[in-house]
Amino acid sequence: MAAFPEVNKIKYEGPDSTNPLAFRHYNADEIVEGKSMKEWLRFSCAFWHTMRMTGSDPFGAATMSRPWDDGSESIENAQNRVRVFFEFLEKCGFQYYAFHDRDVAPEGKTLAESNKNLDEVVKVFKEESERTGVTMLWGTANLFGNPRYMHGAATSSNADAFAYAAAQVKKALEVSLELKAQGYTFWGGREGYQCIWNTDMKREADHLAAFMHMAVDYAKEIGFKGQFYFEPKPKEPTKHQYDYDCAACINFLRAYGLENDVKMNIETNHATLAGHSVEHEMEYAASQGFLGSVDANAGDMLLGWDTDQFPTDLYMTTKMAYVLMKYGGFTTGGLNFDAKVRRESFEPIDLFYAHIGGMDAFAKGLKVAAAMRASGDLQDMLKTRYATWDRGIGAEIEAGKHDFKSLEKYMLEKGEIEPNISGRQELIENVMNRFIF
Ligand code: XUL
Ligand code: CO
Repeated sequence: MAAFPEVNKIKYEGPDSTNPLAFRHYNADEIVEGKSMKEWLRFSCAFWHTMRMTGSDPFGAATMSRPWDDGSESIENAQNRVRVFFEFLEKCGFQYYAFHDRDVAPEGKTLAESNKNLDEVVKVFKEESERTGVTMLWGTANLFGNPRYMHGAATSSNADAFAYAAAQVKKALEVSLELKAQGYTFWGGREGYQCIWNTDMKREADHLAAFMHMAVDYAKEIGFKGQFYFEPKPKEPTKHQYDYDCAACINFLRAYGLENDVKMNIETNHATLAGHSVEHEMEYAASQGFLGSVDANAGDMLLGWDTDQFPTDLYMTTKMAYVLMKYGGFTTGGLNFDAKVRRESFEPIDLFYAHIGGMDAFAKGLKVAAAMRASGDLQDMLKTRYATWDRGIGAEIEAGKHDFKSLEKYMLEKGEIEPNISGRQELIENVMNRFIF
């Protein structure tokens, strides 16, 4: 029986549509700069939020109405949730999904029982994926929920927690292979600290690196070819997380010889918690060759925590799409809505409004970014700003033809630098507005 009988497959109706259950901009097969929208955007839905988020918060109980869910920890209930999930994915037109091991199947009394439970549910994922063609963007393991991980997993002060986490990731990689996932994500969870004085930071970093190497080695051993991602987040739940931001993560990967195996999975609200914009994180990662995937959401300007709201801000999606297009788009990654409806939006239909809005915001952002790129205005301004590097002394420096002595000689002869030109920030902002409205 359908869980959402009142909703048909969401269709593209164009910008003038007022139908709240239609796309106004997301037209999956429409070509934008040589590729279809669905190839650019590669939308993915997060099981943990869409199927498991109850709406409880530190001040109040669950609010979500999910009539298909009997609230039990039975395998049947878990399997049924997967079928409902695929009905939702199909109706929204998702190509991908992502889950943590413990989102989809109940944790058993033993590791062996948990693995068995997971297998029972993965069977249904496999069936549904084959039926619908919707596949896994990336797999991951929940290494933060169970109290055994109170001190972290790979960075725990308790070596057994490391071993348990290794066993969990081993299984999660096998499941990711089985479900043909395009990637595997490490998110720190509790890989950080609350108190620096009870923490051996160097030892914890070494352990995290050893853990990631083991994962990479095991993936090779079983033939899992998906891309590994590291997802930055500066804090929450711990006061300081080692995967702070892209710069910290990329430094870690390079320091420990993981740079050829792991790329970034960048999340908007994590970027802002780190004091960055998401486009900063995307530009930084991409320019260093580490742009992998994106967890799309939005924070609240007035709140200091990870609110995981749906992204609807066209300026933000335009800037993200602009960076994405500049670097040629995703390969294995995609836009995974790591976002949840507010606890007051408790009806099932709100899940549709939320995802439709997010998808449309990115589709429109993609179109605006493509128009900006086609005009060439921003590229021209950038070229003009750096013009001194395209000729004369700048070109010679870039070609490696100079050192401090030759540059001193050059400047002694020349006496003063070329006059600076304006940065034109306000004009650039106006140009962006020209395309947005
Ligand atoms: C938590 C978060 C995670 C990761 C996967 O803030 O973003 O859901 O994306 O573990
Ligand atoms: Co995330």
